[in-house]
Amino acid sequence: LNDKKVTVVFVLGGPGSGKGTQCANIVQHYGFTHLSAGDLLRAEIKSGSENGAMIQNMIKEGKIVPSEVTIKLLQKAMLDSGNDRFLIDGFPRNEENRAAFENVTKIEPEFVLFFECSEEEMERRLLNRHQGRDDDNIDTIRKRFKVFVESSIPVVEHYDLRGKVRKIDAGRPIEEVFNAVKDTFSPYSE
Ligand code: UP5
Ligand code: MG
Repeated sequence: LNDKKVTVVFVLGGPGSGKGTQCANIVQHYGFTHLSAGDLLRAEIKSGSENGAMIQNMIKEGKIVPSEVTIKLLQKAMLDSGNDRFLIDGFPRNEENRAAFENVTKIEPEFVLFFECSEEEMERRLLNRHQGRDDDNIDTIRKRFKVFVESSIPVVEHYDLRGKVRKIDAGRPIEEVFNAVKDTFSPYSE
């Protein structure tokens, strides 16, 4: 993986801001592979891995899983995909995640897509999702919001200082958000 020129876009935004929804749209139009760190962690729980119980507890508490666990899953998924363009959704979530990923993979993101949305709207979306996620209850949602503000926003600020953040108003209908997303990806169309 290190020898190839790999293109990575980090997709960040609060819980329920629409990262997964928009990534599904992006992969249909551009040649990217979508890797949701949260989905990889949930698959790891289901697989019965020795880390499963630990991961499950952290997700239930809205806490950030240790970097080495998440990075290993991301690296494996990148290799397995055979692709060289990735949307990494929901990672890095704190400065430690960010620094560890850079150190281990030597990959810097091309840019960071940042979905901005009010907590009121995100809460409404999460409580209406009904997909059986352990963390879609009001107690865990509040914890996720707090971790997002305290730990994840600094990552966005790090990249903003380097001119890499493409901020999207994600409080609008899905199609309108996607129109704004498309503008940021037009240089990558095949
Ligand atoms: N919806 C989407 N867009 C809409 C729109 N424009 N208008 C109206 N409705 C819209 O969308 C959420 C819901 O809203 C859906 O029902 C959708 O139809 C609707 P979705 O696209 O799923 O939003 P998303 O931002 O992906 O929300 P998600 O809940 O996945 O975000 P989180 O960041 O909270 O979840 P994630 O899976 O990334 O992480 C979960 C947990 O895993 C974390 O809290 C943490 O404990 C752990 N984790 C780590 O520890 N490390 C990691 O690196 C990643 C995760
Ligand atoms: Mg998601």
